[in-house]
Amino acid sequence: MYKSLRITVIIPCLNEEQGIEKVLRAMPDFVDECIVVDNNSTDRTSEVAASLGAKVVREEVRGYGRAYKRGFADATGDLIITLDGDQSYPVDALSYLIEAFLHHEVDFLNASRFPVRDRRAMSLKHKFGNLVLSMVMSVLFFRWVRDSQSGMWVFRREILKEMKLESDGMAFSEEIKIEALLSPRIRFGEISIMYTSRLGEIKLNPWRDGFQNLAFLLKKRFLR
Ligand SMILES: Nc1nc2c(ncn2[C@@H]2O[C@H](COP(=O)(O)OP(=O)(O)O)[C@@H](O)[C@H]2O)c(=O)[nH]1
Ligand SMILES: [Mg+2]
Repeated sequence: MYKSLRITVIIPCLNEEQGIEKVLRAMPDFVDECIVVDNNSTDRTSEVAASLGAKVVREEVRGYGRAYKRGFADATGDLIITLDGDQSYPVDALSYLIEAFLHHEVDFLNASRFPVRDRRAMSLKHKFGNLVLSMVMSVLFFRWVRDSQSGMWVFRREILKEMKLESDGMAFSEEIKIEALLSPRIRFGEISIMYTSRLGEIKLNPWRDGFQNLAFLLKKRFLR
């Protein structure tokens, strides 16, 4: 519990045995429930997560978005906080994020990775791709969002019923923000966090996922 709010952390993991250990060991005590969603990892992700007290949920169908939707269905907290299992997002900043969430009186808080302070954390290509995707999303949905691809969010679980979440893949990250922006009942905010280099292998395929995410933005804006 944090200030009488029940806290659920959800972490999608595909072969993150190294990262998930570090992430779970650093998890603050006030987190009530930690759900790791595993899509048939071929390494020891599930075993490591379970041994460190996480609730491991298995999803048969691969995909980042698919994993989140599975995790949301199991969550019971008042607030849901998300992050990657690769140790790139700051687990030790959870209380700072919740404080910002409460202080700004929002329902959905996006943790922006920019400006990136750790030079090894993100290549120039990824920075450029992220900037393009965020600018396109901001123009299409009339709201400045600096990091449309961030995987760290804090939101009230109850707003999920206001959202129509369809993407099973990496575009899920932008979709949940768009759904938050579009709903008049959801107040959206964004603050900057420290982003560092990941452990283990990256699952994102920059060109394929970059173009798919761009196409998804257009589809979401014009074909919904
Ligand atoms: N369960 C599950 N997790 C995934 C899948 N694809 C990626 N992830 C996880 O989602 C997070 C984001 O992927 P990552 O490779 O770090 O992409 P990036 O942070 O955008 O560069 C990581 O924790 C991955 O392990 C998937 O198909 N299933
Ligand atoms: Mg990552």
